[in-house]
Parts: sequence; C-alpha cells; structure tokens
Amino acid sequence: MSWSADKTEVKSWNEWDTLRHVIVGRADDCHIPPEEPALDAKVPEDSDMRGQWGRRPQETIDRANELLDNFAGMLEKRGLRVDRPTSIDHSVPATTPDFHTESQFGCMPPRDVLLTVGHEMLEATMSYRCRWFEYLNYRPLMQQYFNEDPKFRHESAPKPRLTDADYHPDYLSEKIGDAKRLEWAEQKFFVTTEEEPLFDAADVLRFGKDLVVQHGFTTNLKGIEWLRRHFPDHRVHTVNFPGDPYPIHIDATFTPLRPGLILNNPQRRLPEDQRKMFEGNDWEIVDSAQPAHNTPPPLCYSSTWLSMNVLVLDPKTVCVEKSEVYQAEQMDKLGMEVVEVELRDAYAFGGGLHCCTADVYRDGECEDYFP
Ligand code: ABU
Repeated sequence: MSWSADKTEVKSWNEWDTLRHVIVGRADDCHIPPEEPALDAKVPEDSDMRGQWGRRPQETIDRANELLDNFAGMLEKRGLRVDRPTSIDHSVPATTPDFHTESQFGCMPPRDVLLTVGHEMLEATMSYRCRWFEYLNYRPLMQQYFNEDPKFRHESAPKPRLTDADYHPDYLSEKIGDAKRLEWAEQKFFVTTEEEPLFDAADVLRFGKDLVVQHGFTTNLKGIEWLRRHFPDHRVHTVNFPGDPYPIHIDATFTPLRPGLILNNPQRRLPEDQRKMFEGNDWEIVDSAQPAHNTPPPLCYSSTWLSMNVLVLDPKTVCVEKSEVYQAEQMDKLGMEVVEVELRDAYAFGGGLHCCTADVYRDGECEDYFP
C-alpha cells in the first residue's frame, strides 16, 4: 500500500529509499554541558569549547532554529511530513543514583537518539551523562505514533548506569595529542569501556537486512552485541575507521547514497578486511570530496567532515549543505540531484543534515543487499 500523509505509519529499512516522513530537531534551550568523561574525549583538544559550559547564546539558538525551520519547511514543500520534538528544560541537571551532571544537552540531533528499523523506533542507551534523559524530547512523538500506528514498536534500550567504570581514565587528560589518539583508535582502545552495553543511534547505518555499526567512543562492543540480540532477523556488522582520532557517529565517515554506492571519508578509510562484504557484492566505496571549510564553526563538537553528513531523499536526490560546494559537485558527478540547504550555523548544535533528522517513513521493504 502506498504512503499517505493522513495516516501515520512508521517504517524505514535503509538510508536511501524515498523519504516521506521525518523528524527535524530543534535548537531550543540547547546547552554546552559541563565536563564529563565521554564528552570531553570528543571535544577537540584545541576547541574553543574547552572549559566553558552553560546555555548556548540566544542569538545562536535563534539562528539555528531559523535554519532548521527553513529546512523543515523546504521538506514540507516537497511533500514530506515533518514532525518536531518538544524541548524539555535542558538546564535541569541530569541526576540518577549513579551520577550527577549540572545540565543536559538539547533536542538536537535526533539521529543520535532514535534508530528506526522497520516498524520500530529504538531509543539508544546514549553514552554521555548529559544525554541520558534526551529521549524525553521525543516522547510526545513516540506516544502519538503509538496511538496512531498499530504496527509501531516503541522500544528503549536498557538505560546504562554511566558510572566511572564506563570510561577509561586515560582519556581524561586534556592533552593526549592526535598521534596517541590515532594509535589508540588503531588498537580499538576508546574512551568507553565494556562495563555495560552503550550505543548512540548515529553509530548505526541501515542497509535492509544488514546493520553496520561503528565501534568507537560512543558505541562499545557490548552495545553492538545488544543490538545483535535485539534484532535477531538482521546481520549486525562491526566496523572501525582507524584514521579518526575522535571516533563518534558513523554519519560523517561512511555515507550510503543508493544501493551499490557509498561515500567514505578519505581520512577515515574502512580497513581492507571490512570492505569485503561491500565489494564482494559489487558495492562501490568512493572517497568523498574534501570539505569546503578548514575549521568547524564556533562552539562546534563536530569535525569539518559534516560536509558528507547529507540527507538522501531518494536514490537520485540528496540534500547537501549549501556552502559544501565540493561535496555538491561530487554528488552531481555521481548522478544525484542536489538540493542545497543552508545549515552551517546550526552545526554547533550537534551536526549536519543527516544528524539533525530521524527517519519515520521511507518507501521500500527490508531487502538483502549482501546475499
Ligand atoms: N555527529 C557526527 C560527527 C562526526 C564528526 O565529528 O566527524
């Protein structure tokens, strides 16, 4: 049966089939959280964010919201249904019996928290203390989908305790240096330990029957094993990208565009032994274009590689950030129609066009691309 805007249905099996219904985040009340182990490991050592925390400046929140609203409006004009989260008060400390941190993060980006697999939306464990309660921003939508779609499965992964046992103290030093970080990444020695399952949803890519999961700072091996047991009808594959000194979230590193074609960050190449599954099934892995910028915008956690953090609308159409001219040019050469979207001033709120969205419905069914 074809999709209808009047009827809520949750379903998405991959990253490229025609997108019909999507969540776009909001910058409302976003905070720079205080220091904590996993977050600090990701903040670049030369970042302007080191040592400061608190509510983000209002003018930056307003500007990011303007861009996110424009993006949502453009998607609606193209016929998509767009839902938005309801911001909780992120100034409220996150406190459990196991930890306390003075503020939360925000309701950006939804891709980090929500993993849609078929008819299910799964709330990730998360691995930062300041993001422990972030799922609450999306609960009104989850309730609505539950009420309106009888097939919708609303799932939540076990909330982690996030005690100090979850983090390697070696990463607490302010000056580690890229050489040491790269050595540790090669050894798969990340800030998170194997104390309990941890994963962020943005470490998972969906290829129909196959889920490809990055092992890094925000997702540990137990988290990947938890996903394997949770999705028994899927094949779950662990991948690493040793060239990344700050490995979180796969979506500025490995970007499937359509069946048979993936962009890979040239500084974070997938190792040879992990390419077999793709290349053995005639998938082409192409180096992505260089970012247009040498540095991220102010107060930004992410790298300049948000250039490749694109949102695929269908196998021929892709949203690319407006200033990322080299990425747009490459997409054009690869036969994709490019929709330019201005978002750079919202990058600081947690990411790019893929990050700031979460799939609710894409056409298509669960296919086996790697038989
Ligand atoms: N959330 C995507 C960030 C990845 C990166 O900083 O490259």
